[in-house]
Amino acid sequence: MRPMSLFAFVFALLLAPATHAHDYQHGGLDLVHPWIVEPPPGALTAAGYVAIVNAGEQGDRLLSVEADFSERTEVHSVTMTDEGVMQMRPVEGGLEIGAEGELMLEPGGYHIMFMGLSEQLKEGEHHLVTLNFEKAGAVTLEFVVQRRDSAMNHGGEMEMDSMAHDEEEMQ
Ligand SMILES: [Cu+2]
Repeated sequence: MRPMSLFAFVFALLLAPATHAHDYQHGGLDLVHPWIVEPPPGALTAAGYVAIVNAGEQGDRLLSVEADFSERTEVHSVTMTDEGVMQMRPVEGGLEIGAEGELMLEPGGYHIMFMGLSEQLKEGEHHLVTLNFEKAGAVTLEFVVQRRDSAMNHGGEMEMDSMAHDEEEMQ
């Protein structure tokens, strides 16, 4: 192998993970790997996740989320009832991101809920989603659609895999 092609090969290897682990900087916030779980065909809802890291000395707050491929977009918390049933509900008043803190939206916890999907979201696609922060303002990110099992390779906790996001549970 000539030196040049070896370089190209190594470079390609270095680039490969970057297509999945994309991140953004905005207003002192680091927005790491925004992604949406590929919903089953015909599903009307989908869940999205992103890790928000605040390196600044001032706290911020995620107020709302917007997307043009869903009728309604909400930020949900997940709690366990006394009966051991997972319950999701919209977060009131936004989610705090402490100074030098982080806010993880990840499977089994806080998530973005896209409700009333106007199109089928498919693995590998990128979709624009706008996050509105109290101080940092609005930032539009590309969320990549991934299968849950492929996302497992990114170190997420997957024990809540069976958590349903279907319409019945939304009532
Ligand atoms: Cu939800």
